[in-house]
Amino acid sequence: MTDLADLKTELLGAVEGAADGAALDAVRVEALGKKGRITAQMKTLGGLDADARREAGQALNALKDEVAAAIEARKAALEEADLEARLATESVDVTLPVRPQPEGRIHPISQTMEEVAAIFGEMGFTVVEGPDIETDWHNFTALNIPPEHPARQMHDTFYMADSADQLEGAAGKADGDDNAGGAHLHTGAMPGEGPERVIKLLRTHTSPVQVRTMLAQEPPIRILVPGRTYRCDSDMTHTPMFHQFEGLVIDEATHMGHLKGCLIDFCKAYFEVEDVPVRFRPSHFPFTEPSAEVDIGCSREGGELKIGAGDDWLEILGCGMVHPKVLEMCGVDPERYQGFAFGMGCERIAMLKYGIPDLRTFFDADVRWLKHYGFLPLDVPSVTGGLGQ
Ligand code: 2NM
Repeated sequence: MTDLADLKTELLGAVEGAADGAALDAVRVEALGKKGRITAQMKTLGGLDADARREAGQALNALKDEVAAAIEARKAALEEADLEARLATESVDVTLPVRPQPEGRIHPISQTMEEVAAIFGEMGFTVVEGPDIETDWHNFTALNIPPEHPARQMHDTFYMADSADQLEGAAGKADGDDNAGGAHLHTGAMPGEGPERVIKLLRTHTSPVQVRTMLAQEPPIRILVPGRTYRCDSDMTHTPMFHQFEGLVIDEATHMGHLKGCLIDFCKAYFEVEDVPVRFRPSHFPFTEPSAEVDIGCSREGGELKIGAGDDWLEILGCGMVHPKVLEMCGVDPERYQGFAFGMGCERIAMLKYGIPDLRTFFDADVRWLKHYGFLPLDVPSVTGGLGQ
């Protein structure tokens, strides 16, 4: 048994001397592995008589347990030392300056455009865009806006310089001229088809894009048209350029119920309130019949505007069933197809949702304002991921 005591001293010494995990594992194999020193001793037990075998067996088992325990203890000690060494070298210098953060912000108009497109996109609408410079036929005539309508007046619409000259000239001429009768040169014919000169202007709404779409494609049509629009107007609540969205749906059995459901769903999604009160108020537009304006419920208690509660109303959009005359002028058979359309101001709904009090600040290009009201570039709006903050 003295050689067992020597073996023990030798093995425990080797365990203590193991400098790392690999060396310790080698010691374990040497002592306890299949061909290890203790295992080899175990194999000799068979040659002993019963008493000696029991005694030697107990001693070997005790040695085996002791060596195994020593290996575990050494392993834990090595791991601890390892961790200590890493903590000492991998320290974080908390006094270092933070990484530069993105400074730029997404303008609330761009953000609102993306939000509205995400909502209608989910409903199956396709985004369509068109030119800012339009003909008066696409902007007015095709939309059933009559020649004498005040919107066509030069003090409401920006005409291109040469078109404005033509209008001035026509207005000055005596009756009998084809284009006489005030500042109107239009006849109702499509530009290029009739004898009249083409009048160009900055579109006063995005509806001419709906007109172009109806002329270019067969129903069913389901489009959302965002874009810049222009009116000769500038005061506290009007800017000469502003942004609009309009929508158009044309199909064989489209009715007012579809219009209501679609716009109520939009209001809920955009303002992120369930059961927002929505009111359809009869109204008038030349291009729709019947027409309505949509109000949402709000409260103005204590000067603070809250959407979705209270007993006040706030107008947010106009809508209606597309006038049969408009369908006809746009090459859509009104006997077969019906449709609804709507329009709203982007600045207005952005101000309501994000509590921006002054319209004109949208166009000041003030980086402090943008830092406050703008959005981080990675906050891309989606109906499921959140539309705004
Ligand atoms: C509105 C209100 C109601 C409208 C109509 C059309 C078209 F081209 F289909 F006739 N586009 N948009 C429309 C209808 C716009 O804005 C307040």
